[in-house]
Parts: sequence; C-alpha cells; structure tokens
Amino acid sequence: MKPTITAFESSPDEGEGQARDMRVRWALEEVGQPYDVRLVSFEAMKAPAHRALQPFGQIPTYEEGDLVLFESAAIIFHIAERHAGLFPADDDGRTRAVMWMFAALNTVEPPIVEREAAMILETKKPWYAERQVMLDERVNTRLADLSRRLGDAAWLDGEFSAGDLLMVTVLRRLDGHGVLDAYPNLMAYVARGEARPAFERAFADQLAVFTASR
Ligand code: GTB
Repeated sequence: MKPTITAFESSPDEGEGQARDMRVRWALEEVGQPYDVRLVSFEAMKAPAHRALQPFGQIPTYEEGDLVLFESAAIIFHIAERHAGLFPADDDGRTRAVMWMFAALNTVEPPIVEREAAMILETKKPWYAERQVMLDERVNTRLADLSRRLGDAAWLDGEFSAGDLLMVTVLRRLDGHGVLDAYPNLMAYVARGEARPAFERAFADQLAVFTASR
C-alpha cells in the first residue's frame, strides 16, 4: 500500500531540506517505495485532525492503511524493517544500524540543535558569547569523536544503512555554519550521502514544494 507522509506546506528552511520530512522521503527513495505527500500549514498542524496523527502538532507523519506513525526515526525504522536497503541482512549488523540511529538522534543531534536554538533565540542575551563558546565545545566534542570513529570508512558500519541516513541528516544541520570544516572526513561523509541518487530525488521533491509555494 502506498504510504502518505506529511510535510510543511511552506517550509521555514526555504527548500534546504532541513525539515524532518526530508529524512523520511530519503528513506522511502532508498528502498524504492512510492509515496504521497500531504502538505500542511502551521495552522492545520495544530488542529485536532492533525494532532490525532501527531500528538505534538508536528510533521512528519506516516499513514499506511490503518497504520499511523509519527517520529521520523520510528518511521524510518518501520520502512527499514519492511524493505531491503536500509538494514544489513545479518542480525548483528541490523542491531548496530539501530544503534547508530540512536547515536545520531540521542548523542550527536542534541548539542547541534541546542547550539542552533541559542543562535536563533538567545543572541541578544548578555551572557550569549560565553554560552556560545560552551555550545561550540559540546558540538566539537561529538564531531571529533565521530570523525575519529569514521576514519577513512565510507559509512559508519560497512554498507550504507538507516544509521548513516540519520547521521547525515543530523550533520547537514551544520550546513553553512563552517563547523564541519575542521573535519574533512565528516564533510566527505555528508557529501557522499548527498550524492546518493535517493537523496537527490528526495531533495528535489521537497525543493519543488518550496518553489511552488513562492
Ligand atoms: N522528533 C520529531 C521527529 O523526528 O519526527 C520532531 C518533529 C519536528 O521537530 N518537526 C518540526 C515541526 O513540525 C519540523 S522538522 N515543527 C513545527 C512545530 O513544532 O510547531 C524541524 C525543523 C524545522 C525547521 C527547520 N528549518 O527551518 O531549518 C529545520 C528543522
């Protein structure tokens, strides 16, 4: 059955593919699963009909027959379980791919998001400069460790997996910040992810939504 996902009607990232429907689109493209997209306005996202699908009034959601999912990582886990292409065939490799999904979301993403939120919301505060140093340090600690682990490998654990898909989308949030410049292997890792035909198709599709909304 063809699933339907939700995405911003008008994405605040202006087509950069930073909203979390992008990772779901990418996963669906990787496994060759066609899908429909229902665009939602900010107002509709907070209305009861959408909250019945997503209790926090956010995108993305995923509907497939009677199955309704929210949380992008849970959606990607579901896609990876049901289709070949995002989890390795062997049980241990699959479990390690799940581990990297958690690492992306629980260990690497939080300091990146906290730093970004401070840059948006707190720059006028008298203590901002001091806090920025601390937030930069936290991000760099994670990046240095990740860079060390990745080394010269193409992907985090053998073949490309859902773990890489999430890690690349998390690192992409640093686009335009110059932070990744100090980690050439992470820059190359993100570029490798972005060069995948499935990423390119997903990116083009979300960009088309933004272009049409202007
Ligand atoms: N944990 C949830 C998941 O992974 O599915 C988080 C979902 C989420 O944060 N959704 C955001 C949302 O709906 C969009 S992706 N926000 C509206 C709201 O909460 O009212 C986050 C996002 C938004 C915008 C940018 N951007 O402009 O660059 C980047 C990321």
